[in-house]
Amino acid sequence: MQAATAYAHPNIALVKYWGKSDDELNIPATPSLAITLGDLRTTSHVEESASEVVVLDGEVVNDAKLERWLELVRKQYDLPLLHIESSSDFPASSGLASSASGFAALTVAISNAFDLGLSLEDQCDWARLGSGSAARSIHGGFVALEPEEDTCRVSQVLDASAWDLSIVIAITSDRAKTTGSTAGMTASRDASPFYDGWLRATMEAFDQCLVAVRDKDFDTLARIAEASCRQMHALMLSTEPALIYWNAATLNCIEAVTGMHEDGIKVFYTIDAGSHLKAVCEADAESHVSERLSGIEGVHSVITSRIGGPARILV
Ligand code: 2P0
Repeated sequence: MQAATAYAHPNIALVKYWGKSDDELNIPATPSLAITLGDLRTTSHVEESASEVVVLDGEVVNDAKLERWLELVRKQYDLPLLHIESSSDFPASSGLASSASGFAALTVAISNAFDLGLSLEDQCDWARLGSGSAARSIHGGFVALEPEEDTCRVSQVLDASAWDLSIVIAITSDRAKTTGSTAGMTASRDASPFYDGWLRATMEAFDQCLVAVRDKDFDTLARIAEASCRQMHALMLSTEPALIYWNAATLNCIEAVTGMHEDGIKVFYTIDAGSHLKAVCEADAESHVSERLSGIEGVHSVITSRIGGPARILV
């Protein structure tokens, strides 16, 4: 029986990806730069089966995105019918990017189980075809994703051990987000007057962010990352109809992180397509930031993570 299990960590972008230049090939319109959440993981097991079954977090599902991806893979490789079981140890569909770690883990598991012989570059390509941000979860550490003509270049800017940062995630809702990222990106491209400005600002931010990460310059990274986050949410808010992902607790957390930063603590915030706030801080500030965010009205719980490594095969 051909089978394999692999895991991958989710990642969060400091310069955000929101908009595609090619929907078919799933090419982002701008480069992005992310950090890997080493204490969170998605594990994916694949084996050949008499019928195709997909189990996500314990439930049998019909996942259109996954089915389309498997169709693409089968155009190039001879794959049997599969039993796929994938589970994450963090809340799914809430802006914590389970599709990133999910497609990364699945790509590595399938490549291994069926001896596809995918290079690291090929793994990034296949993961990206499932979900743009998934390409960033293949490498681990600090990862850049840059669109090229009909593909993307994915590279590790720093490895996981190079810079001791911590991520404190304030969980501010237990509900799934209302608009998924793929649909939201299309809506912003088609129905926001700010889209072109967003693309221009993001290209500039990416170049500056690359330098800040290479230099491990926390204050510059903080400024660029918070600006990219606010600009992405400004784009979302300016989309017609509006995409509003924040709730009252998100705003309370922004205020708290800004206050801590003003008090000299090395911390900044970023927020994805969901209401949770992610505070990125120097590792020695983790317990203070975590305690402070735990006490904010509307915060259900707090998850902490250090920077993690690449997607890996388990068995
Ligand atoms: C990011 N997000 O850079 C941004 C910030 C969400 C907000 O990448 O359509 O699920 O599958 O390529 O990868 C989420 O986008 O979208 C995402 P698709 P994906 O992390």
